[in-house]
Amino acid sequence: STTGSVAAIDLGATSGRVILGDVGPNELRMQQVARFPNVPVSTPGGLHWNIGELYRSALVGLTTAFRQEPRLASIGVDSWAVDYALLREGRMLSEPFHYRDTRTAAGVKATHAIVPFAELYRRNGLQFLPFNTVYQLMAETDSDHGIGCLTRADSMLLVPDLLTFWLTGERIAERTNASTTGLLDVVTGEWDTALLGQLSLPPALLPALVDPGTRIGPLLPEVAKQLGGTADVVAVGSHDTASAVVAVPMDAATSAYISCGTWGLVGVELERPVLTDAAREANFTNEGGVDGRIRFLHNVMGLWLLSESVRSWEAAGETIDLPALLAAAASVTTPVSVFDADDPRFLTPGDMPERIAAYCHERGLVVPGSPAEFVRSIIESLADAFANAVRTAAELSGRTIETVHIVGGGSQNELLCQLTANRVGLPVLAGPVEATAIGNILVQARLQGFVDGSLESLRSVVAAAFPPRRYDPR
Ligand code: ADP
Ligand code: LRH
Repeated sequence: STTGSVAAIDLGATSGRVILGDVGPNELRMQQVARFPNVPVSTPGGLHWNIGELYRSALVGLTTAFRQEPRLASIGVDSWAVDYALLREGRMLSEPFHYRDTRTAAGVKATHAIVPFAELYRRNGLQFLPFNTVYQLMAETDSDHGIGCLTRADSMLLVPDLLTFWLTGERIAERTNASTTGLLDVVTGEWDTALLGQLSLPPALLPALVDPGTRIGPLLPEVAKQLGGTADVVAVGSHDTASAVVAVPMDAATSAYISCGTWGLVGVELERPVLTDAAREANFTNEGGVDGRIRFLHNVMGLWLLSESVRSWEAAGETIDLPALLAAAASVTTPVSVFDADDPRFLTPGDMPERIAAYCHERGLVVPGSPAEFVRSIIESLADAFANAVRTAAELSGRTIETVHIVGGGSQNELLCQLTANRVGLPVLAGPVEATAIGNILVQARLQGFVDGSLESLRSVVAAAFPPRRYDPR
């Protein structure tokens, strides 16, 4: 193998980044060339992603990447799951809806009226989240909530596949992210055309499936000209969580992972799905991983609880410095309430401290007073939810867990890492922060021949380049 460079476009729900990776057999260096906030837009028509702005920012990042590394070998795109654009003859019909838009309730009802949830779970293996793509599409068919695009569309592209289409002109559906739609058969890994038929969703909408590590094609000439260089676009684990799990420096047989950013994705990596009644009742999901692995995990509400609280305080005129606020939360000595972080009332945008206070008040729990107390209560509640999900993942999969890895932006939160170690009673290994971009980069680098081997050897490259920080339970 030789050393070479690739670029990752990684769009999180909180921020997007473009990261350049130099990879060789025993080498992994990362350099952030762009970082931009991801701010959704609320209109009377609903809550949408500002996809044009995200694409523009990604292109600015790629321009910088080409300036620094004219011999860039390839580019890979990942983003949050489930959301999509509908297109007709290559033109986007409307801005992609944000998964926190509330129109999906009608889609859930319509779907379960035709295919009860237990049957859906047997077929797609997904935990119930009201925004799974299948429910969003069914909401688009509802006469009160639909916007009529579905009947006019000739294709649907998930967000990373949309960017790949804009970069290359190729229409594909990358498999790890397709596994979050609810329309993929969890056993065969193919589109469930029978399910589409039952739901009267047109199968022609869905592009051909592609595995991570597949070359898609070169940049369109006009895009290459704009960026000042050309490269291939490669399918990576385009679901950000799939890429993150690639870069967890773990021994998968004895570890649980928490991919902790906007969401906290807590689970284990398996060879085969777990589709038992117990897994369904615990609301555990079986998402598709890189190299055919299964990501058996539960969505915990995550640092959204914190970021949305900060947004409320800032809107009220306070100036918030996150490290200082976290330090103040760590110093709180009075007991704080632990609430159910997964309560559905916390899903939508809005005043988060008010909703947390209402939850505590309803149950006769102590209502936090200051921002520091709110934050302490949030972090304790997240740690509690993480510990419960780790225990449930172990029980349902029959694994004995010895170590818990935390990756993503939340791995920088020392209080969260320590409280998680305390509540789960196992060592927590924190980092890398940019696991998703690293996983994206390594899957490209493997295709290019800059690094070789299994996920296990990719993970040892990560462990060497980014030694995790250890928190022992106290
Ligand atoms: P996403 O990929 O979903 O956009 P990230 O993985 O980037 O999210 O994580 C974002 C979160 O990381 C923020 O909401 C914040 O809580 C946390 N975070 C970012 N920087 C720091 C820091 N310096 N210390 C502690 N937490 C941090
Ligand atoms: C994390 C994530 C998660 C999904 C959610 C919609 O960014 O991709 O895995 O459940 O966003």
